Amino acid sequence: MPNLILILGDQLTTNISALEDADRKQDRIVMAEVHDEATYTNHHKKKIVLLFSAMRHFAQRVEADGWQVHYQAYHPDNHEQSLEAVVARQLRETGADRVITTECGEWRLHEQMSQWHERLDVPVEIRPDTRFIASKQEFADWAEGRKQLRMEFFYREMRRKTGLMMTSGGKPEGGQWNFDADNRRKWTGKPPAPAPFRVEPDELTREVIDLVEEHFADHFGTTEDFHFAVTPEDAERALDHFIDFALPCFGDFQDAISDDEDWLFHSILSPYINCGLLDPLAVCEAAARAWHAGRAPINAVEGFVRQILGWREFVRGIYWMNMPGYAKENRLGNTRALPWFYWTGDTKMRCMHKAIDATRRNAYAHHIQRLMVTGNFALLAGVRPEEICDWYLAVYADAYDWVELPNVLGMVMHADGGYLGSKPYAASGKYIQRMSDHCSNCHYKVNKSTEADACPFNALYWHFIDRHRDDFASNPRMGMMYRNWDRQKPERREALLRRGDDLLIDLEQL
Ligand code: FAD
Ligand code: DLZ
Repeated sequence: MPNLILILGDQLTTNISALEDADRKQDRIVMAEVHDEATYTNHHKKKIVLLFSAMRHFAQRVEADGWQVHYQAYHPDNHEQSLEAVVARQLRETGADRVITTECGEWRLHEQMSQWHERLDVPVEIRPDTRFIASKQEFADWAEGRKQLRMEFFYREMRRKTGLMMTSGGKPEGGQWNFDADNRRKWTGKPPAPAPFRVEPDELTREVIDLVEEHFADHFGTTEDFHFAVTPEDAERALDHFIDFALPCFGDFQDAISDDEDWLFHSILSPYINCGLLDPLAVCEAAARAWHAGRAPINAVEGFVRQILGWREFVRGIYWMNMPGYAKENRLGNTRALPWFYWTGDTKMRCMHKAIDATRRNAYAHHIQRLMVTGNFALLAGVRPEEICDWYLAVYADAYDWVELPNVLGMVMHADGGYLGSKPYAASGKYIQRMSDHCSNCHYKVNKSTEADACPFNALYWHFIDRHRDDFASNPRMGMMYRNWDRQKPERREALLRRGDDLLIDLEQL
């Protein structure tokens, strides 16, 4: 009897565990573009194009390699609108008596799939996703008994485990685990940022763009100027492009933000790593080789490797250890609705406008825009975690619940009470001024705090500090903020709080 092997839209590699020991003559690969996956959030149009096109290219490839493939292309009138319905029909049509798949990346679908064996009345084998460097169990073992989970310590374990950037004596290369202190330069246009890697859409991708325009017209973003890679070969070329042109400066300008440049020296590889077109460990190894060959400095390569070996693995571990309760956390008790300008970019705050507009055009914003601009604003404004999480899940080409949720709910919103990060990344307009050139082009004045044209981040920052005194005053990393706040004259504090109140009442007008 044949097995049905289900491959999901973010599992696009023949190294996926579901295909191990499969028989290409007998078993059947099932892939499906379905309404349920394409609409559980308001996915950016470019994310749908990326996934549908990459899925179609993958299916063509494995079919040409001799696999039997059932591929369902999207149509709103398809009878089967969920992955379960597609699998059920394939079981009926083929007489297969077993389903094999690799565990999925989201709790929502994981819950459904873990009931399939009963609902479909056949064994459903769900295999571990071996694309990650640490298994879920390894992370849980590492976390057990620790009072606080800190990325830095987990990252060191991953360096030891992989041997990446390690000496033969088991010490970190360069004598330090972390070169972050060197990675905080503002970018003033020099050296010029490289143009991002681009692939012109082929016929298959153009068909998908038309499909998305027709059936997903009300989704966020645009399909215009789609230039993501949709095959592993092109994703490899994107990696080479990053290593050749951006990696050498990745570290120096990792935290920089620019008024003119959307991508700066970032890799733009997360959409590919997350859907299977690139392997995370291979990406780190390629960066490490560049350092060994003297093609990039250690602060750049260590900083880059830490994002993948450290943060990416860490947030995944946190997600699976704490779901489903994690998604409901709201320890700061936020109640405010997400301002509508998150969907339109229609705000006079230059940094917010630029970050949201880039997001709309590119399905991409770099880490510091996500953390310190749109994230920081949501934190200071006290937006309901659920709403801001939904926004981040929708708008980026790399967004999947397992990686988005801990980054937004934990890192940005501190809604987990400091489980993921030791202090909130709250910052006033001064931070944005220090790291970007937005402020000189802004309607609001960053050096003012209480006037009508004052940068909203300033008063909102102090309002946040004041209203969360009980949450943070005893946090050793926040003590200085409270001392600074308490040192200000009472009239000044009152004026800042009044301005903060006014801003919060009228967020939509900013
Ligand atoms: P680079 O800056 O070049 O970094 C290299 C790689 O490191 C990335 O490709 C990514 O794989 C990994 N990485 C870096 N930071 C993180 C991190 N904090 N968590 C996990 N991986 C990381 N990343 C996602 O992949 N999907 C998301 O949905 C997502 N949502 C985020 C939401 C917020 C609020 C924040 C602050 C961060 C989020 N990130 C997310 C992490 C990070 O911003 C993106 O991975 C990064 O911007 C992707 O662009 P890049 O490939 O150019 O990354
Ligand atoms: C994100 C996405 C989209 C938009 N569409 C599909 C789809 O039609 N078929 C599919 O198999 N996967 C899709 N995906 C990715 C899934 O949502 C993803 O596999 C789960 O969220 C688990 O990470």
